[in-house]
Amino acid sequence: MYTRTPAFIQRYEQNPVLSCKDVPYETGLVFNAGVAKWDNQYVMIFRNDLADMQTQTLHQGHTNLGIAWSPDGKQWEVPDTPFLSQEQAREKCRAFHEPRFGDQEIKRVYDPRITVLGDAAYLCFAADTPHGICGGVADLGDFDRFDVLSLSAPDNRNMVLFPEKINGKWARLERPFPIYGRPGPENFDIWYSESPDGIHWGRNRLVLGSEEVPYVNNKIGPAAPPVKTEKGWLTTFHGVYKDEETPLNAWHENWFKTYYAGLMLLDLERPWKVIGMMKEPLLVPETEHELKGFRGSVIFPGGMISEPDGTVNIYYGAADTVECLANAHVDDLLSQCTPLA
Ligand code: BMA
Repeated sequence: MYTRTPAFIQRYEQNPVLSCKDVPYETGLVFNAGVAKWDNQYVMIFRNDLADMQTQTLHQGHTNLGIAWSPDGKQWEVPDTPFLSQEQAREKCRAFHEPRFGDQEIKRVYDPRITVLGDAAYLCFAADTPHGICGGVADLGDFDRFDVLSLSAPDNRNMVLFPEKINGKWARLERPFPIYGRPGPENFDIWYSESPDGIHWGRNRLVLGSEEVPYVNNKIGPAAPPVKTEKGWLTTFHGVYKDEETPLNAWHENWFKTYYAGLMLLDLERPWKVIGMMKEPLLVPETEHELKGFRGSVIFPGGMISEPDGTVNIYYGAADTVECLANAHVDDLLSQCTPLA
């Protein structure tokens, strides 16, 4: 178990960067946001859940996606209404999917990740259904629509789009959840897939197995969309360590999982090849915001922005309760990524 975040990464001193205090409509848990630069501003789309602290459960009918805008990536303003209400998200998915069980099928849309590709913005998201969890991609236009382009078969989620086409194809990282053939019930891995049009996805390749990450004994999954550097695609992922002996500080009584942020470097032309990986966690839950909340000891990155001065800002959900920010220099991040054994 790791207890220390390395010294080359600094947390924003005013964390959390966004919490329910900043949201002018019904809100509770504000976390797992996607972040991008758009039109000389920063834009964030975040998950907004309501939770019942007495029964330690989420209100099932209240997951919406909020939007926030910022001039500097630190001070955020949240408009008066959500970007996408739960009902709008369900309708948009239904319109695309024509699900067999109609309006009962899509339950909610969550964990948004923004990628700007060409001159449009896209959102990857997870959608819960009674027949499994699907991963989706939607066209956001100029942040004025949510047009679903694809919804996977279950179970898949944690999708992120690359910000450029790779060899002429759309590219994404994703995390299917295989229940057969892996050592444990939750040993999930990171995969790559490609598409000619953003609609039809295939040619899947395994990128990283959870057993290749030394601090993980459970699952891994893509986190923020990759950032291009001269050396390769730099990308975060989440990695989970499960200690069934030690309940962690959450509203749930039986919460045993620690979520770390991990870091890896993928080949520029063949991004399904891992060039290097940091062998220790990039971010370890340490602060009050990260250790205590709806699910304590959780760091779940969803946004990574590379600035012209070499600073890389990493946005992450903390304890499934608030949104936090940390930064490091791109050279320090790159030097941590050493070849897999
Ligand atoms: C994952 C997802 C995320 C969540 C994380 C930690 O399985 O449900 O939305 O942040 O667990 O609870």
